[in-house]
Amino acid sequence: MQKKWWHGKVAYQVYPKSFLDTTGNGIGDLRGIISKLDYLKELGVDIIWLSPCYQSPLADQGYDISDYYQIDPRFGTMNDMDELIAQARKRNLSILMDLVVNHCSDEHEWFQKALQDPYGPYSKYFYFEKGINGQPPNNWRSYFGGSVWEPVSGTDLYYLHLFHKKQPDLNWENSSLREEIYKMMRWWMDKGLAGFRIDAIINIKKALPFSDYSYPPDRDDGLASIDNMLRDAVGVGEFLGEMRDKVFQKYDAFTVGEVFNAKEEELPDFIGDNGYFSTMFDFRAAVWGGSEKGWYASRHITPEIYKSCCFLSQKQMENVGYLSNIIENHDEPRGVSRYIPAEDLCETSKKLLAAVSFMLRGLPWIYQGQEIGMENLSFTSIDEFDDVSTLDEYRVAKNHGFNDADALRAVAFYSRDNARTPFQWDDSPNAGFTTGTPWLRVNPNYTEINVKAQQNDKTSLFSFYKELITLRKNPDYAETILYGRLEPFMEKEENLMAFYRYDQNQTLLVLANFQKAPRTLTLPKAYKSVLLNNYKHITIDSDACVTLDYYQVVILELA
Ligand code: TEU
Repeated sequence: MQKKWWHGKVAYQVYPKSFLDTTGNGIGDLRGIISKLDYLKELGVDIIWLSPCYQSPLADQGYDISDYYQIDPRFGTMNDMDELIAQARKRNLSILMDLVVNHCSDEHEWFQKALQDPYGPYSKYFYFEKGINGQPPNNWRSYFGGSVWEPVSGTDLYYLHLFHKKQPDLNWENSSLREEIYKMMRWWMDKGLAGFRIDAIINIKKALPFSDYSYPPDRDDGLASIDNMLRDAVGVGEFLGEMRDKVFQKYDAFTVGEVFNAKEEELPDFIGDNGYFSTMFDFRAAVWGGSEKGWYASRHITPEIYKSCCFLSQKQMENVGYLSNIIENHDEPRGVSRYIPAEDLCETSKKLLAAVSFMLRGLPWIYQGQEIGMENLSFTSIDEFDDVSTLDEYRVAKNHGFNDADALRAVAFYSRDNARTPFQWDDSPNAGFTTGTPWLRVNPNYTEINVKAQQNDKTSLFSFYKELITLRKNPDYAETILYGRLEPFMEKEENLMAFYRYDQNQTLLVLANFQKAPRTLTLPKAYKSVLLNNYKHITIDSDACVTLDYYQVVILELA
C-alpha cells in the first residue's frame, strides 16, 4: 500500500449547526468553529470535516443545497469561511467540506429553472419522468419514506428524489451537469480545502430505465427499498473515476466516501491505491441489525457483534485499502449509547470503546462530542424531534400498529437528533453552546458531561483520547499502529475484544474486557510494557496471567 500523508492523522467531524453559536441565534456558526480550533489542536486533531454550511433551506439540515457557492447566512459569511480555512492552515489543520451532489435543494436556481420549463435544458439536470396512468413512474421508496416521485405541477411529469422531496436528484447521466459539479469542486479546492467528505455518492448511478421492483414489498406501503436499485445499478465507477481524474487527482485531494451498499468486488476501485477516494467509512457496525421494515424492527447490537463487525471489516480491507473508523456521526445514535449496554455506561466503558476503535487499522474519526462521551438524549415526545428521518420512522412504527409511547421508544434510540444536540462546552446555561434558545434541546446531562469538566482532568475521557492520539503518533509505535496487520486474539472468548497489531519488528496486543465481570487470561508471551490502560493498575502475575477488571482495556507491547 502506498503510504499517504494522512495515514498518521486523526480526523474530526464538526456538525456546524450544533457546535458553537457566537451570535445568539441558537444555531452554531463558522466563527464558533474558528474560536475552537485551538481546542481541536489540543485534542490532537489534524483533519476537520464540516457538515454542510452552504446556503440551504435546511429541509435536511443543509444536505439540501440551494447555492454551492454561498455560505448560509445562519452559519456566517464567505469571509468567515475563508478565515476558517486560513486559521486552520496556521495550525496545520486540514479542512474538508461536505460534497452533496447526488441531489441539490428544490430551491436551487437549476431546479427553479427546470420547473419554469419542464422540457427545457435545466430539466435535464434532473430526472423529470412521465407518470403512468396518473401514477408515479415506479414504486421506489424514498430513504425518508413515501414515493421517490413528486408531481411537477402543471404537467404529467414527476421529478425524482431519493431523499426528501426538497432534495431533487441530479442527473449524473448528463455530462453538462457533471461539468457544473466539477467546476464547483475545483472552485472550493482553489479556496484551500484539503478535500471532501462525499455524501451518499453511491446513489448517483440509477438502475435505468426506471421500473417497478415487484419483490415482495418489505413494508405495507407497497413500495420497494432503494437498496434494490443500488443492487441493480451498474457503472457508478464511470462517474467516480471521472470525478477523481478531473478534480481530486489534480489537487491530490483527501477524500472520504460515505458509501453504503458498495459491491464487494468494487471495493479496490473505491479505495485501492488509485481508488476513486482516499478512504471510506466503515459502516458495518452502524448498519448491523437494521431492518427494511423500519427502525421499529431493528435489533440492538451487542459488544460481541460489534467486535465481529470490526474484525470482518478489517479482514475484508486488509489488502484493499485504508478504512475510516467511526463509532458515530451526525446520522447515527451516540456511539457510547449504542455499543455499550446502558447499564454499563460510564467513563471506564467509554474509554474501552475509544481504545478498541482507535487501535483498529485505519484513519480514526471523532464526531463532535464523542471525545467527552456525549450520550443519547432521553426524548419525551415526538414533538421534540427535528429530523425528517425520525419523523418518518415514527409514522412507519405507528402504521405498523405501535401506540404513541412504543413508537417513540422505537425511534428515539436510533434518531439522528441524538447526535445533533448542542455540543456540551461547560455547565453554564445551554452548556455554553448559545446565549440564545438552542435550535435543539441540550442534553440535561451537560452539567456532568462537558469539556470544562474534563479538559484539565487527567483521568477524564477527553484526556484518554489525547493519550490514544499521542500513542498513535508516537514514533516508537506509529508504524505498527498505522500499517501493522490486525489479528484477533482469543476471538471465541465472549465479550473479549482482543487483537494483535504487529509487523516484522513489533507486536502490540489490545486486550479489552467488554463486560462487567472481570476475567483472567494468559498472555501469549511475556510483555515488554503497558502502553495504555484505562485503570491505574493492571494485575499480571509471574505466569503471565492477566486479570482484566470491569471494562478494563490495556494495550501491551509484547516482548
Ligand atoms: O446520508 C446518506 C444515507 O444514506 C444515510 O444518511 C441514511 O439514508 C439516512 O441517515 C437515513 O436515516 C447522507 C447524509 O449523511 C445525511 O445526513 C443526509 O440526510 C443524506 O445523505 C441526504 O443528503
